Amino acid sequence: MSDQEKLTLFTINMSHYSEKIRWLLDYEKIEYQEQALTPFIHALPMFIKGKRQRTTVPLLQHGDKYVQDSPRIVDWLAKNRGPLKTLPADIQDEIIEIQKRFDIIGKPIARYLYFTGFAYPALIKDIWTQFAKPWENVVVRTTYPIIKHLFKKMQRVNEVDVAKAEQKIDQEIKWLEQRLSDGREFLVGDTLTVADITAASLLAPLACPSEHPIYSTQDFREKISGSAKKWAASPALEWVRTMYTQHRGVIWAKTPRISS
Ligand SMILES: N[C@@H](CCC(=O)N[C@@H](CS)C(=O)NCC(=O)O)C(=O)O
Repeated sequence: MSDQEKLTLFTINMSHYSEKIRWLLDYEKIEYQEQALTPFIHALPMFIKGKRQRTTVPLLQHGDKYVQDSPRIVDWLAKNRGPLKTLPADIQDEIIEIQKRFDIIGKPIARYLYFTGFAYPALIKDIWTQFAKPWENVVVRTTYPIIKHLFKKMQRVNEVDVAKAEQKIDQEIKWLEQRLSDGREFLVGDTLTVADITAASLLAPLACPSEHPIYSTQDFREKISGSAKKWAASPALEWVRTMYTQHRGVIWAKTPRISS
């Protein structure tokens, strides 16, 4: 494979938007190397590579080019590694509509979970530094109070915005339940599509599927996702867990690379 064809996916371990693209690549059997970044240390390289005034992951590298933002990555993969079985042309518009809907609740979900999660600094630090190089580990742990302060400001982790996030999440969980109420397995059509992958991956931190190496841990379930218990037994989150059991496969079959 030429360097131009090789794909690298830049991620953060806890990121559900990263998981969306990781799942898509795994399911489509598109070869890639994952590169795991440490939160906050990720910001500058993502800002420079993405060239979109944003610092977010996931970001996909092909050759010396970069695509940032998960829906843009889906578009790029469809055009350059397609046709994708998860994006059949005849139902594409509906799939993209549902992708948009669940992309929107990713941030409210992160806001909602960090609000309670920040009460457990040791756990957050351990998760954030899972793939850290020694110097990154020191930086994140020693500057944690500053990082947390900045993060809370930037991601609007405060009582008012978290209350709004809770309403928004509840609304989307109800929408999903309504959609599934006719007993359908998939959100659109008869096979797994980008709509299912987006909805399931973005709701995964609330559903805590056993297949996910971070969201399935007892600490994550109790301390970070604990505040989401009221939705835990909902048919929507049950559906997320079923999607993971039946269609996710092994996460991190190939260990992510660490160097930047
Ligand atoms: N619209 C973006 C959202 C991505 C996003 O918010 N990613 C989070 C991780 S889940 C992130 O990178 N946060 C750190 C930052 O904003 O610098 C996408 O779909 O890729």
